Amino acid sequence: MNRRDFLKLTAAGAAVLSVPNMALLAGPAKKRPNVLFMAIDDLNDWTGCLGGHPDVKTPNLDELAGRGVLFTNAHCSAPACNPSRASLMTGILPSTSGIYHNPDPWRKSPVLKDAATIPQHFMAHGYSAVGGGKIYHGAFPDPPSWQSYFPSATKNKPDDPMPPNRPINGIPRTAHFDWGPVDVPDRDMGDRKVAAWATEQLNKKHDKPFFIACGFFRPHLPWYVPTKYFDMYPPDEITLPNVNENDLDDVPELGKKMARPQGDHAKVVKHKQWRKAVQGYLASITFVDTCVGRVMRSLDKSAYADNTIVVLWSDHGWHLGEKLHWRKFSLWEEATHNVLMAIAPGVTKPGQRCSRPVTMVDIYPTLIELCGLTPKAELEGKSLAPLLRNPRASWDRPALTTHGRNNHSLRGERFRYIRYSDGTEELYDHEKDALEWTNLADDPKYAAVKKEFAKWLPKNNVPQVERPKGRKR
Ligand SMILES: [Ca+2]
Ligand SMILES: [Ca+2]
Repeated sequence: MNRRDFLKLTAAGAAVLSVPNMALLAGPAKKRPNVLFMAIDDLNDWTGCLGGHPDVKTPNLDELAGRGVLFTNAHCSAPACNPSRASLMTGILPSTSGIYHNPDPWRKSPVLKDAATIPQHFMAHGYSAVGGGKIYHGAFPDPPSWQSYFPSATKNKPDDPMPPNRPINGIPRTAHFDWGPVDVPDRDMGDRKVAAWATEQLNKKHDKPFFIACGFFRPHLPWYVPTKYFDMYPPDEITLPNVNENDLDDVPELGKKMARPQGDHAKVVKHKQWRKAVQGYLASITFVDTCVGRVMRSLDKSAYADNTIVVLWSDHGWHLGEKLHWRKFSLWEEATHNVLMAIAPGVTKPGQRCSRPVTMVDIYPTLIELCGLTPKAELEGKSLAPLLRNPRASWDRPALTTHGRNNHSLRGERFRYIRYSDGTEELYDHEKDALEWTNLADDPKYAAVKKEFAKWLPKNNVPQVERPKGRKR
């Protein structure tokens, strides 16, 4: 039996079994916890609590992390919005679904066509499930996932104010790869409207337990946020990322192709925009941090403060010149490392940090366990609940990230192993080389390390799903 047949069988089995189970579970006997599910787009580890950048100001994220467990070694399943979010929301890896890139329509995957997403599974257990802002990638909202959506079932993002003269950075044909202040109050920003919507939901009287998903768009490009956030980061005082100009010399060709140093990086350097770009990203992070703070204060003041699980995640990391690369779309630490924190009343203790390598595909089984929903055998992650109880509990697996068919990275506690589709490799020792400058893959000393990682590479890598005609990458 191949994996797909297995999935079909288990899905059919679950459908048959879940009807009586659901009726039983949805009864009033047990009070289930609520879930506040918060997402931040394109946020790498540049937060105070993760220490990814010395200048960044994220008091609200730091405070939230301090209330529960901060995962310091969390990674995305895919370093791009759509495949990362499709995987997170369905619990299925890109290599199983064939959803590898942003234009891949995830409901067209034979494996995901009828998959119950996280909110659908919650609704099947008597929860209300509502969403606002960016949870799925913009092109592929999933109306069946929600009872209602803000701003609408097919639009996941309120419009943002734009500066009058674009681009601000002077890079020709730069599209949304642009940054600069907008002269508007915070309340005009789309993310602030999403935060206000979340506050409204938390202020309502809920007869059923709720699943509220609230997705923020910044620090996704373009980095247009109100002036006061730019003023917090004077460009002359900013710390630039520590970049080795020769870093790509020991990287295989397929890795160099992902980095594309002649693209964004060459333009940023030519137009003397590196400092301003870092300023724009930092300003956007601090702006979104205030939105997170508003939602958390609303939860704290609500009737649900003591019985609500909070999970906050970002969909992948971001390069700002490291490996002469910008944006996500790579398998290195900057692009795979993301933000994940969780507070579960009665389960987590404040101020805990967990360095086990975990991935976003682990969130679905975690929420199932924490809320007592029916387990789903086809999910490919592993519940983080044991780590929420004890962040030092044992953990058997590295974190898998996939970028395009059969290009994989595996992150352990100490090493990162990358294998591209042509068999070429990278290996980095984070104990000595946190910036991943020295590729050790060809050193025979590490043959056993590589072999151990290779056991965790997906055995099956399905073809990319077919895209609608005329849609570009
Ligand atoms: Ca993203
Ligand atoms: Ca290097």
